[in-house]
Amino acid sequence: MAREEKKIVCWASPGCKMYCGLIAEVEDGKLVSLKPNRDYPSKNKGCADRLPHHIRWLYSDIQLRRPLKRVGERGENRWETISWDRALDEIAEKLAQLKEKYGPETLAVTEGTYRSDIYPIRTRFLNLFGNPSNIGCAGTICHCNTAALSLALIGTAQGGRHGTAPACCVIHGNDMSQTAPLAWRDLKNQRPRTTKLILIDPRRTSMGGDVDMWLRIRPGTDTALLMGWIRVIIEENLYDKAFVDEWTFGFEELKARAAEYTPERVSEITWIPAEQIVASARMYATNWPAELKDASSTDMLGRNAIRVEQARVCLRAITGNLKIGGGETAEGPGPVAGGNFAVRDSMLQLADMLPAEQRKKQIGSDRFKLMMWPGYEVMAPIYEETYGIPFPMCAHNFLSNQPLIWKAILERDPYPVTANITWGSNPLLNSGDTKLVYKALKSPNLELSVVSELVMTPTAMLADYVLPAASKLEKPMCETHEDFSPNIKCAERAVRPLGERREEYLLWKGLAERLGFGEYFPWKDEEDLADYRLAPVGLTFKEAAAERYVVRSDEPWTYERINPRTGKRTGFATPSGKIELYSHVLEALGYDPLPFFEEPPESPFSRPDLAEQYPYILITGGNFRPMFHSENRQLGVGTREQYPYPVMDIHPETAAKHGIADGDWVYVESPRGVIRQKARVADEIDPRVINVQSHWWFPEQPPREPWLGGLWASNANVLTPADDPDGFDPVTGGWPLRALLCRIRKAERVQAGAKADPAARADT
Ligand SMILES: Nc1nc2c(c(=O)[nH]1)N[C@H]1C(S)=C(S)[C@@H](COP(=O)(O)OP(=O)(O)OC[C@H]3O[C@@H](n4cnc5c(=O)[nH]c(N)nc54)[C@H](O)[C@@H]3O)O[C@H]1N2
Ligand SMILES: Nc1nc2c(c(=O)[nH]1)N[C@H]1C(S)=C(S)[C@@H](COP(=O)(O)OP(=O)(O)OC[C@H]3O[C@@H](n4cnc5c(=O)[nH]c(N)nc54)[C@H](O)[C@@H]3O)O[C@H]1N2
Ligand code: SF4
Ligand SMILES: [Mo]
Repeated sequence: MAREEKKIVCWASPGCKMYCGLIAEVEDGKLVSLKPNRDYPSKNKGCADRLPHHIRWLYSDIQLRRPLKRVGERGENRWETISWDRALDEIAEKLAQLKEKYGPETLAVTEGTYRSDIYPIRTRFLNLFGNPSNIGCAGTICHCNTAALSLALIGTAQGGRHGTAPACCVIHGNDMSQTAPLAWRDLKNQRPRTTKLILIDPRRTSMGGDVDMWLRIRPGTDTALLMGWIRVIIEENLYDKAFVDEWTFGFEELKARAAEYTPERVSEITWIPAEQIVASARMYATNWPAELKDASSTDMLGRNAIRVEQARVCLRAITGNLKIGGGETAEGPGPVAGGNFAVRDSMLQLADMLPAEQRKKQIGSDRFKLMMWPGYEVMAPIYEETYGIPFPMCAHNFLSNQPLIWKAILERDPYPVTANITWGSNPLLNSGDTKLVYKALKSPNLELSVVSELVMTPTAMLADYVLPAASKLEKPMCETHEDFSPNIKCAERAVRPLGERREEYLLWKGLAERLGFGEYFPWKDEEDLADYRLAPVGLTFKEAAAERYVVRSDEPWTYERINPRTGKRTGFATPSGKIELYSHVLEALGYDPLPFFEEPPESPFSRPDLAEQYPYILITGGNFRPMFHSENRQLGVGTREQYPYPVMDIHPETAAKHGIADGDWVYVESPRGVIRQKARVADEIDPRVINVQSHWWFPEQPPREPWLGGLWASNANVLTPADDPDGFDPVTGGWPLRALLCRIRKAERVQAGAKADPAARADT
């Protein structure tokens, strides 16, 4: 019997992005066990609630093994199995025809956040195809918008903390106990060195008992709170004057803007008592170093979303937490070894291959400028001048606008989008406004719809071709985290791809070869590509994956460091060379250069008329273990068995008003539609707020219309709006998934999937 041990990393499917180092025991090519790799540099060494299910998941019959081509209508679930060659031939031929007829901009790509380590390869493909990066991705509403803003304000998206634990940590709209449990464990273990913990969340969450202060904020008002903090900190002289003077730009302007946010006004807006606002500001500013974590919840606020992060950057800067030794020191993309860079993502992207006139066609770039070509054109020259490497446009900091792509398919405006490749994403569950996505994916205007997936999902059910991808257990990893980190992480694959599954590099390479630009994809497979990337630092993929694991920068590249290219201090890669409290980049793009609060467009204050019918504030998300977004919902793998139903959070007073008891099914309705989830009645949530879990579908229901795997019944995005760009964040185009309005009622006699159930169809 041939027995091997592979050094792997658990990340993304079937894992959860904690990057746990594991040893995979393989017998005769079959994965038989997974155990912690004690040598792995991160402290993350596996979990109890998901890891035990990985092997069952891998070998279960939910996995796709061969390419499928639709033979019936979209959604009929009639498929033929075809070879990869035939699939690639047909897809490439159709792409070539559509390109000829409508131009290369007719293609769109749909993605989830960080499900792959080869995003630069997708961008290389798009630039060579002539496509302006019409990429629709959750990154716009999850962390990548804040990364784009960091690039504008600090000139890097990297933060580092070396050695000591922060004295204070602000957990801002982030349920770490569920979504980053190992980081939460570390944070708790750091106490008492981390003397202060502050939680800003409309829900207390399970962490509430461990924090020093819980600020029960009204959803969507975070910028007001943070502007209030800035005012207190400046007024009370709690800021780092030396750092502000030397390394920031626009302090006086920020001070004047923040003066508008008195504790009393902020209290009215946020529903947090004024004394708590002042006390928490003092706690953050006087316990140095402090970490003010960013959070995807505020990224999902739509209008005003990016202003939350802008206020956070300003706070980190004025409190000296972005300086060396601070809670979140800003680092540049430093070289790895002996002054050499490995081949970074941005060096693979080939931005210059895209003809200049194509840039202007990127969907949404006329109004949402920061994460698209207009932002690139302002920021890239400064970045490249500072660091001597290309500005990343292959990462999720650079995206088109997902809802506008769905609209472009349906309305042929600004031009026809007729082809879509979805890889590593399930937009019928994760994208805002499920009905909009559904209409687009069913539209005859969409002449080619390809989905690369591990399993059959509602999105794949509507595709023309479904291509089976290799999961993270079946492919190697070489990840630079898309140029947001100075490190390169490498890991072996546990096993060869099952059936005919393929690593995704081969999808892009296969299409490029057939479309006439295969010479730009000379690498045989992902390991070969990784060898090429590591060669400048004198490593092979095998060495990096099995010995080094994480290839680090020699020393963190900070603003103080003498840049060998210029002989001067590097500074920050911004127009002023400093951290920009007043942003020249935002100004150049036509936006207010300073942070400010704007009332959410769908709130009891902005829409009192609507609030009469929909009196509660709706938040969606509530990610929880062992689920990871829309994954792991299948029965028989072990994860769904732990949590069979979707759960919504409701305060006991509110529940009583509606005759709802713990465990009852409840209809939650917004102006867009209605879903149902089971009530969890607890006083950990504000009585005026309802929280529903996102990404719920029921794979046990039939994989065809009208069920589409139970797509409609409990899916939070049936409730969210994405068809009106006026409600999006004007800077990044982020659509609103939180701080909306809803109403509730108890659901009587619900039978899952029944036609009479109002929450089970596309037309309700
Ligand atoms: N209402 C609401 N909507 C939300 C959110 C919310 O809080 N509320 N959260 C948002 C956030 S933060 C995010 S990040 C997104 C998540 O959105 P996504 O990241 O798109 O997550 P999923 O919807 O689970 O889709 C991922 C799919 O990729 C497949 N997959 C996994 N690994 C691979 C792979 O290696 N190759 C291929 N080809 N496929 C793979 C999985 O099987 C799964 O079907 O959702 C967003 N949507
Ligand atoms: N188990 C598991 N872990 C995950 C994921 C997963 O799907 N499952 N997804 C990963 C990904 S891609 C992401 S982005 C992260 C998401 O991780 P989190 O950010 O922790 O995600 P959520 O649980 O959706 O939201 C966190 C908190 O935000 C609060 N909140 C809602 N609206 C507001 C608001 O307006 N202001 C404030 N201050 N708080 C608000 C909610 O009450 C909730 O407690 O988790 C990652 N880790
Ligand atoms: S699923 Fe478990 S083992 Fe895998 S990355 Fe997440 S915490 Fe680590
Ligand atoms: Mo996310």
